[in-house]
Amino acid sequence: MLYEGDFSPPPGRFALVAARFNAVVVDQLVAGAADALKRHGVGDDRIDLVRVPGSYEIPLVAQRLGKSGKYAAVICLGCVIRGDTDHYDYVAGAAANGIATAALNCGVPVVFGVLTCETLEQAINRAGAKAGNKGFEAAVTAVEMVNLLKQLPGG
Ligand code: INI
Repeated sequence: MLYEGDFSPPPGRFALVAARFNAVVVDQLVAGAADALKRHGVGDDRIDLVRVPGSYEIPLVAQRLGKSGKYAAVICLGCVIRGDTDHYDYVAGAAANGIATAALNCGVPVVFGVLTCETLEQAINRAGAKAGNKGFEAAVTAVEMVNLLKQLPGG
């Protein structure tokens, strides 16, 4: 027996948790995620957007939303760009680890759509310019995971 999520229209509501930091990039990730959801049959009426100050704040809010029982999936969107100090490592590491922890704690897909880049140019390229839109990809992953979890035992 093979279990694999498909890309058919998923049930339920979807939450986007988006950082305001580097908003010029994150706004494009939000647009990409909403576009992907719409293309998979999830209209605006089933999408809630929650804004947080920075990527460091995403996990707490993602976990709260994931545990609420209101959402089929939570899509985390942010952009961390390396500066002159090691601050980047702490923010990016906390966001990645915290989002993974939130997913395990709440039992619904909590998808990692946080860019971790060396430069603003790299980030822009991954937010709809030259290298796709990671927000779009995160939302497609959420759709696949919701459809996979529907099939798996223990759901
Ligand atoms: N937050 C980001 O989302 N991206 C960044 O690049 C960033 N940098 O570089 O500092 C950033 N910092 C803010 C951080 O997420 C928290 O909001 C802040 O530390 C307060 O907890």
